[in-house]
Amino acid sequence: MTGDILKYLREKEYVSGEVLAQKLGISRVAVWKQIQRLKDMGYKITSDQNLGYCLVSRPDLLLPQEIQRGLSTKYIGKEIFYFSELKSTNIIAKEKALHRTEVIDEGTIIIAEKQSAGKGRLGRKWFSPVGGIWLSVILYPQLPPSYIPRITLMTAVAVVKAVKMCTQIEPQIKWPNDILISEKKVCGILTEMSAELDIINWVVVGIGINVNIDHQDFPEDIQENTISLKEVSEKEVLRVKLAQTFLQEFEKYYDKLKRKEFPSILEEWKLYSHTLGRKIRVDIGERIVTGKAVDINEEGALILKKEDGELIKIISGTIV
Ligand code: BT5
Repeated sequence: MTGDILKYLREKEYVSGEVLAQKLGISRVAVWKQIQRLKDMGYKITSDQNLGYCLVSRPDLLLPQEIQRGLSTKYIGKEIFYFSELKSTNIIAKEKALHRTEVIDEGTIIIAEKQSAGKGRLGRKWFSPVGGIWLSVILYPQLPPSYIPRITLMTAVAVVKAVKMCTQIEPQIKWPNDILISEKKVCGILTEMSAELDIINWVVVGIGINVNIDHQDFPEDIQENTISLKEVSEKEVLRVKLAQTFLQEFEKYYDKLKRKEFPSILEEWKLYSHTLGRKIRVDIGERIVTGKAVDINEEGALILKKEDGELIKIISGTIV
């Protein structure tokens, strides 16, 4: 209902309560209540006794009606669950994908202004204050589990493209899930899934982007290695626009992936790579391996050339 009222308020400078009531088939008191709800959300709406209601400004919030306005996707972000604060968008997304007590379509997203227990990989913490974009996408790809690394890589390309389109900044991708600007992390991706032996049941892709966060607000222990888009642009970045652009790019690349066009996505990934050609150390859980990152293969695995010339394939790990 608030979405409909906003639509009419955007069409004209002033709309009377009577017209709104007529158009929506509700009473004027009900219109007034909806206007109060919008004000509580942060919309600035003035009212003039003769002319009616006037929408003065909208809040800088990642509200579903703001993101969906002008969103050109077919299915990504068509359903949005919005929270001003929650523990972790991935946790809620996984609950929804797992229990399916309601119909959760592919492309449904969970988005929050703030996370109190944001998650990184392997139980690591993800700092998620107000000002970032913290979102998770629910997917049901008809693909084998071996495609998971490819989903992370294609998500990274979508983030880079969206950031580039909205800010002119070109970030780099550090295999497998980090997006960097000037060697510092601006975004992380957490891909979680449930699968049978040969088919994925569901995937939740969590994306965290440091958008309008001041550097001094990052916790001290991660300050040195973190950056936000606001810091680099030296001005606030429109989060709604960035979220929309990301969802559009994400759908484009995910559709490509489903059409088995990963090689072309990988070509783009390589253009933005921070990893290839470097001598690196990779923590693969049981040990750390050292070598030169020579390639990413058609499965999204990192190919490392060790000092003795041996080539090894790493499916998941952390560059240290
Ligand atoms: C990641 O893990 O980079 C995945 C981050 C995914 C976050 C999103 S937000 C939406 C969704 N919901 C969630 O709960 N999570 C996802 P990893 O590669 O393990 O990196 C984690 C490390 O990054 C931490 O140990 C810190 O060193 C660092 N870090 C934490 N918060 C950060 C931030 N805001 N910006 C940059 N680095 C950060």
